[in-house]
Amino acid sequence: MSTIFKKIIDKKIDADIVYENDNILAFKDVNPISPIHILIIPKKEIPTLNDIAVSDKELLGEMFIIAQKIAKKLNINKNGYRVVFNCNKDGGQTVHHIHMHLLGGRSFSWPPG
Ligand code: DGP
Repeated sequence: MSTIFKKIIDKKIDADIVYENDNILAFKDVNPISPIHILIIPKKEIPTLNDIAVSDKELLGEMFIIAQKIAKKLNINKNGYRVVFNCNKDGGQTVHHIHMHLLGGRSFSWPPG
């Protein structure tokens, strides 16, 4: 089933894009929970973390490398940041296209609520 993120990938709806290559898109979250809140998504449609395959391991690794680059560019690398993947209902996932939340610009408590 196609999601709102697929429409963003296909440029059918607008997003504030901060990074794009052939495999990955990164854009600002429409409902930020911190001064920096970027969503990093694969262009490949993968609904949840339960659906990733061994053949996706390079793609998942690339998402982390891109998070690292964006964090450096936005100057949150030294103070630090948090990356989060939510999975299904108990994980708080609302959009069923895997996405990494890159959160920064403030400190976060642990454990999360
Ligand atoms: P999650 O709860 O982990 O599934 O996070 C989904 C995030 O996606 C949520 O923080 C809000 C964001 N989001 C939902 N729809 C849109 C949209 O149309 N544009 C943008 N930029 N972000 C969206």
